[in-house]
Amino acid sequence: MSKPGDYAAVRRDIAALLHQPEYDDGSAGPVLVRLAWHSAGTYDAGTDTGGSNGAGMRYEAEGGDPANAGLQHARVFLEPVKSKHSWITYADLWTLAGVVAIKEMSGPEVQWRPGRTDFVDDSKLPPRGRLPDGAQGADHIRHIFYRMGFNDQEIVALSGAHNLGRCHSDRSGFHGAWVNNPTRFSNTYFRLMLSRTWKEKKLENGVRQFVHYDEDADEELMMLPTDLALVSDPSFRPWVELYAKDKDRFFADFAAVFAKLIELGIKRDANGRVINSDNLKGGYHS
Ligand code: ZEM
Repeated sequence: MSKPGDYAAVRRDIAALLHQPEYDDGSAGPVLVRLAWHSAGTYDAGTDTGGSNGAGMRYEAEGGDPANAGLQHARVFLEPVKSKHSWITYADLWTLAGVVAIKEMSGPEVQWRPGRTDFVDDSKLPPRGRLPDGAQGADHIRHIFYRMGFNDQEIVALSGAHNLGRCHSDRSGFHGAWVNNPTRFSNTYFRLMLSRTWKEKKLENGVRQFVHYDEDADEELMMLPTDLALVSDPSFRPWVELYAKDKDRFFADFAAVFAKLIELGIKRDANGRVINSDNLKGGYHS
């Protein structure tokens, strides 16, 4: 047990658990980044519902959404950290874990602020179907991310997270990694997207993805239909080209947009202190 509010201690313990020799590519990092993203990515700006507050993936309604298949691994990795620092909320822990994982995998420092609540506000519960479907195209991506309040540049920057980790046949049905060093954050995803010839492949389970055999890695790398939509769409493409040639710009833009993602639905006062929904119900705004 650490002193309540000692986030530096929590960060150290998250960093220490990333090395997982028996798991995937040897790191818990990518799946922790995905946990942070899916915890926040249910947000709907129009109705101010969803988002990381409430840590809804602890419960079947959200945790059992097929879109969240596999994320129990991320939650299990974090359980010892939660036990040791029981004062931290799950909603803060999951978002902080994504931020620490990005940094530890040589990515940028993303601004993170505490204050998320685990209080489940029934009026804010997101329905299923708010997370993106990799089998679709540019219209679908815009529909999903505009709903959260992101623009085309931010969508492309966020998608650069696919430098990390892999697809698992038993989770999403897609298979393989985007880059050959999937535990090191970089702009390789954008460079490969533009420079390789991606061939459509139908997997045994009927799922359609794009592949390229990488000779250096002696491995087949992959792209989702949604990934390649970023190249074919005239408004997304210039950002792909920029991020492929300017790694520093990608890192800066990614850090800004990931920080925005994990703040969706979190209300703060002028001092950055959270105004939680209990206060709102108490008439703070009404
Ligand atoms: Zn992902 N993502 N994602 N993503 N994602 C997967 C894996 C990972 C989409 C998607 O369908 C998939 C963002 C956006 C989008 C990560 C981070 C972020 C997988 C594979 C799929 C199918 C899941 C599996 O089988 O385990 C789609 C359609 C997206 C938008 C168009 C954004 C935004 C992300 C963070 C900022 C990460 C890190 C992974 C790797 C997870 C792992 O376990 O290795």
